[in-house]
Amino acid sequence: MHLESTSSADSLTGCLGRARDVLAPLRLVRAEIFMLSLPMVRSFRSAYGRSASRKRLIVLKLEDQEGVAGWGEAPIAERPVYCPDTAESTWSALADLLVPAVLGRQFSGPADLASSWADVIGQNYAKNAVESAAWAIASGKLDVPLAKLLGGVRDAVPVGESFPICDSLGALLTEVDARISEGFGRIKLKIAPGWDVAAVSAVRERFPGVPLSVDANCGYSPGGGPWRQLDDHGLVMIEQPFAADALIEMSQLQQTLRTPLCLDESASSCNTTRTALRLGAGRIVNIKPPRLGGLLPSLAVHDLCAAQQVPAWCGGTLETGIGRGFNLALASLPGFTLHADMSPARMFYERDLVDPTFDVGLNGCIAVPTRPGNGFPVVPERVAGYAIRRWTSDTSQ
Ligand code: OSB
Ligand code: MG
Repeated sequence: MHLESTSSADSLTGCLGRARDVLAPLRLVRAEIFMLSLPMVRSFRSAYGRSASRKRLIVLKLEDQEGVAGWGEAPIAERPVYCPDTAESTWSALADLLVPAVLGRQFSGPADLASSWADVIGQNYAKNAVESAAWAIASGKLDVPLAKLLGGVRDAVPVGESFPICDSLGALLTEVDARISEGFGRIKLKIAPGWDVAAVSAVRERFPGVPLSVDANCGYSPGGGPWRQLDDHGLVMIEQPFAADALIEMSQLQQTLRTPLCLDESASSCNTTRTALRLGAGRIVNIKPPRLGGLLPSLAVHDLCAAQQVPAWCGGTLETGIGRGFNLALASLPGFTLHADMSPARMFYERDLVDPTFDVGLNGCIAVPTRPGNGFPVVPERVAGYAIRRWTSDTSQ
């Protein structure tokens, strides 16, 4: 069920090199960091547990000396379960480490800027926020949409929805039904012990033709699990059955299944992804800029997958329209051959931070933003309105 890709070998595997060469001289003169508390319209339940009714999230605004601004987002989770970063660790990495290291310096472009933290390990959500804000500035200054700068080849991205664990099968089916009528083209069910085979069977029975996958978020222990039954349902993939570092166990499981396993938490860097693929721990890769620490590392994984003909897709971490703008630009690249997790912010948040925001069309796609800079216009008053803490370079220097 791979989507058509019509690009040459070079445009498939040379995306990182081309993005590194993007010249957009920039000197950052001002930075603002906001810790937000966003009211959620529903809780999101996965193998990691249930999200709180408000979500903390960090957004960052960088300003170039010519007055061009770019926003970035760190869509951190309440607890360090999906990745090691937390709200406080990301705040500190931004305010104490990464932002002071780039302020006032002259860079030839986003890749040059990102090289200033080449020796820093971890802090991926913070790195992604700074790097993506720099890309928004570069795109704005060059007056070229980000998707184009990154080598995007499609103007719309086919999307699916990630369905949290529900209180009942009836509630799940009602929700799946609603999303399918809105146009979403792939169903991904969050699974955990106690919410797996029955949920998959129910959705399969009611919607037999819809591409269906599951995401276990590391929730099972090697040795048991519902894999054999799930393997009979023709799933597009089984995402991350075991812990991130259980590569040998995932490889052993993959050998017993026809369904491809997909690496999410395990694909924590380009090198680790290469190792996991070599071991046969998965046959599909979920690419997410916050998990990988930026758009450039995401392009590295994109190129790796393209070179090995491994299907890749753009995952999400409940971003607002700020982060989704970058994800959409990334997902327009030729190696992204499976539906993206890209539900509009209305699914989670009372109000998006961008206006106009985006939505899925009845063709099952979301249009790739064509506006240079941040793909969607950020509303500073909304950011300020949700802020519970604020840092600005004006007072820190
Ligand atoms: O595992 O894909 C995941 C959200 C937060 C952290 C991890 C994951 C998710 C999702 C949501 O599944 C997907 C989305 O943002 O639409
Ligand atoms: Mg996942």
